[in-house]
Amino acid sequence: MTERILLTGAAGGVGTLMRTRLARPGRTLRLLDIADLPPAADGEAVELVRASVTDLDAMERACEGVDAILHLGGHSLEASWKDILDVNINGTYTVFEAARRQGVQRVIFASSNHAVGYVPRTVGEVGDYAFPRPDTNYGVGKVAGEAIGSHYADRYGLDVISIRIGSCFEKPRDTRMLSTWLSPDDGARLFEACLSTPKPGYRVVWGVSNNTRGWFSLAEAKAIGYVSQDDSEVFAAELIAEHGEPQLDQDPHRLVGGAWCGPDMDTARKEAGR
Ligand code: 15L
Repeated sequence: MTERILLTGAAGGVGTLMRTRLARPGRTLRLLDIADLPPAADGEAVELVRASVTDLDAMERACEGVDAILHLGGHSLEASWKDILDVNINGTYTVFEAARRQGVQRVIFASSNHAVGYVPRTVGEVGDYAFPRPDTNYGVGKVAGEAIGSHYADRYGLDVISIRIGSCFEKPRDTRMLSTWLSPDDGARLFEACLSTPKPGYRVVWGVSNNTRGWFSLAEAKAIGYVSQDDSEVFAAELIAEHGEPQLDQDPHRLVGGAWCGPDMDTARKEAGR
């Protein structure tokens, strides 16, 4: 039987990195986005859907015949409160509600390190279930998404895993990412673990590689079968030569969210002008 997985936000950064990496014999990826998606390559088992995660009817149709959802959709950077509320919070509610109505048993939610951005680095390793301390509207949206997932797991019995993703890019882009990097290949390994672990209930896991300079617990990710094979340390010399050695007791390295905790990300003051 064909396994069908719905990827929301499939045209975005992480969605694009996962499209080829999550392809498997006997699996169809249903790729959903409001933006253009590259057409199917020869022999690629994908279905393309143009829809918004905020449209419940469209999401219900997109969930038909689906075994699991990887919910990556929404704004991937800081945005106005209105946009976060509409797309990231209401959109995530809509994805879960469509899943419930269509009997999709498993939803993997792409949360973020910015759900706990104000956690100080000086406390040592950041635990899997570190209490929410969001650093932005975007971070608040991720906390809300985790709460919606927890609610749907407890009340409706869905299997839900929230992944607090660090920085998922081909390569770490600065010295902070030496700690927060999730290599795309490890990202795919983690998503596979989330898809295949039996009956997880509700879990929160860190989405990072096994970085030498890592800050985050990998206990819960390992418990569901994730085995990281990558380490950002191979990029350390090059990045430190360019940016200097990171000082962990100083901004922007002092807090998990890095520069997202700084004044440039103060959206409320920017919008109000005071
Ligand atoms: C995120 O959640 C963002 O989506 C991504 O663009 C990066 O900025 C990442 O966090 C990060 O903290 O590096």
